[in-house]
Amino acid sequence: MTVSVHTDGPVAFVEIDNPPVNAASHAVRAGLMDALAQTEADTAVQAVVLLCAGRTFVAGADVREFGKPPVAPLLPDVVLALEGATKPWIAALHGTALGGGLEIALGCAYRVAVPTARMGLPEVALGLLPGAGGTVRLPRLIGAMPALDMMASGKPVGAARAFELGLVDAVREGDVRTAAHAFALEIIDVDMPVPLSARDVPEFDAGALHQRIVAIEAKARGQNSPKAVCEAVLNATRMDASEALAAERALFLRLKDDPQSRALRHIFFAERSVGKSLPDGSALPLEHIGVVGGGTMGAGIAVAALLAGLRVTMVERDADAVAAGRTRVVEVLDGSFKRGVLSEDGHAHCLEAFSGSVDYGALAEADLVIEAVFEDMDVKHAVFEALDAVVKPEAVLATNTSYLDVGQIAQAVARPARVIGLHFFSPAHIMKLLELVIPVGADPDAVATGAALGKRLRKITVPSGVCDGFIGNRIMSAYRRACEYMIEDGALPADVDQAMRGFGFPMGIFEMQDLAGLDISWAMRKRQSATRDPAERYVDIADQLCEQGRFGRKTGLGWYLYDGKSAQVDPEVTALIEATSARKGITRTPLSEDEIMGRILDVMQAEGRAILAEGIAARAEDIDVVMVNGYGFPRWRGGPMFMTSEQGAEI
Ligand code: T1G
Ligand code: NAD
Repeated sequence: MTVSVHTDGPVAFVEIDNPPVNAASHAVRAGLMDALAQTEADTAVQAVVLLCAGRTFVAGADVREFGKPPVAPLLPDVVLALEGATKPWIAALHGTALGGGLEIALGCAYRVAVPTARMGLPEVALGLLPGAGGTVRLPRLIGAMPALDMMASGKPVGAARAFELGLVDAVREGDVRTAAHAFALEIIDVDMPVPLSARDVPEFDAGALHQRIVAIEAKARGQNSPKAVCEAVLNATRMDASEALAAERALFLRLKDDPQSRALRHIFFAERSVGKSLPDGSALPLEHIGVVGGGTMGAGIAVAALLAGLRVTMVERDADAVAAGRTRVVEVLDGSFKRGVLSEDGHAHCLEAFSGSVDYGALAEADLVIEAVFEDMDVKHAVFEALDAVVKPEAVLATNTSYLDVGQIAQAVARPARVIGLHFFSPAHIMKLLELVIPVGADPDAVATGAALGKRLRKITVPSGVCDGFIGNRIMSAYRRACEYMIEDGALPADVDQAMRGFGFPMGIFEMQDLAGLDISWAMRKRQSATRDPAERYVDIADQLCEQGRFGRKTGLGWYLYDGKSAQVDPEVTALIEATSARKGITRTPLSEDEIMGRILDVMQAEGRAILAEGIAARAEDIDVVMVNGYGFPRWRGGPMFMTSEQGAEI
């Protein structure tokens, strides 16, 4: 039964049971209408507790229904009906009451939360806005500004903050059913509160609200939903509820059909379904992780594992390197603690769970070991040979290599099937993307263990086959080459970067290279020079910059000139580019932003199709997940492969 009703004296309990997150599907909506009719008709009932089975109160409308024609009763109508109940409904909040779930709670007379409950209106992250009255009722309950902030950011608030805002009437310890039952008995003889849609928006500073709206719209860049949220909040402050609800509905329907929302819903589900294509294997227990190499990545990986409650042993070359690695780990943990991301106990526990050594024997009990040593095949082979001699037979060995052949690295151990690639992204304790690189012949249990580690670290783990650069770096190398062709043909770095920023990237490819350091890809190009196809066009502008020691931000000079934080166009680089074009007999012709972005997308999509054809990626949406979560591809455009499917749609 999706929605059940049972009574206990004067209190009726309406329970929703729609796993996994009690999404407000058609069955839930119809069940609520039936429960409302039943409790209204039952004269013994004086109050109604609305609660959910499982791990959370309603976590939103059922997003899977959005692609289909809406079926009555629609959620806005259900909320309106609940608001018109003659008996007080108490929403009993646990887990994450989000979107339509919180809107259902706003239709109730009261809201009671347990301390761990979180609630929010994240629709903006799906390219939508709250479409069941949230933009009208929330400002009337907590004020225009806090409501705008919640809906434009999409960020949930915890129970304590919700109580401060007036979003919930009480925060009660213990079981949510018991707490709400007790609350119901307390209010049974109290006059019902005025329904939210019958209230006015509390006094607010119109100037401050306008300034906040200007800031939100500026930050939204090309995204439509934050702007729609601003419009809806202004409507809520200027219209009566019924007019504002009608305006909200119109905005919601417009956004629902907007390609940006289709893109965001595509990514939402793609991120949750990655890894469904993995071979059947059983993951080994994970309690103790080894990390070899305590540099940028090794330290980040160690912190990610510590934060997930794992024990971590770091092995480095010598005592000084161990100390340096430990310092990097402690600094990141201290930072997390200072920012309130990590509790004092959690901080202490992480420090206790971490150890460093120069002795590979310290990894004898590790369940899985990740190496993050220099990007050099010989060094990695030596590390894997050393590991093979000490780790337990069932331990999984993983490499964090960016480009090297994982299958070739695996040849360094007696049983290569135990070796996988776990390609983290810097900073490893923050970036959610993880490429799980699966060499041919890898043991399915080793692969499943790698996937289990990704889940434990709350990463988005995308399986990839073995090729140069796996999925993300391979596509980035392809469009980096295309961008270098363009600057040799007539564009300048600033033109390309502007075009990418205008498309929605946080920064362009040349700004990004200056940030990461030009020397990294220079080393890779030098390594590949022996095997490079002489027939393939090669642009040596970046090599020229590196030969001049222009490695980017860290040297104050790269593609741009850096005086402090900002990047300036450097006439010397422009001259070098123009001289290179001349040397190659190229007549430079400028390119428009659309032409630049058109070429970049064409190359991304062509490389994506090749990656699919070669079986490196299992699904086109996996490529989108990688590009959105690891390479700054704007989420509200869905990814390069999604754009192929939407070809021609202006998004
Ligand atoms: N609809 C349908 N399925 C959903 C869903 C939803 N809203 N939310 C989650 N799922 C599925 C998900 O696909 C996965 O399925 C499983 O639940 C577990 O999810 C009118 C229009 C709730 C914080 O945006 O943020 O309400 O892979 O892996 O990490 O105004 O899911 O197991 O088959 O993410 O514990 C607004 C979206 C909708 C919340 C749980 N609500 N969900 O996180 O599990 S629009 C949201 C989440 C709306 C109204 C508007 C998270 C979570 P499967 P999971 P989790
Ligand atoms: P780094 O130079 O910061 O750290 C490498 C560490 O390995 C050093 O601390 C060094 O002392 C240690 N080391 C070298 N040989 C060792 C040995 N035999 N035993 C133990 N420790 C040894 O490098 P990094 O940026 O952390 O990169 C490490 C690996 O991760 C490389 O393969 C790199 O391609 C890959 N990677 C890097 C990034 C990135 O953005 N930096 C992203 C993904 C993957």
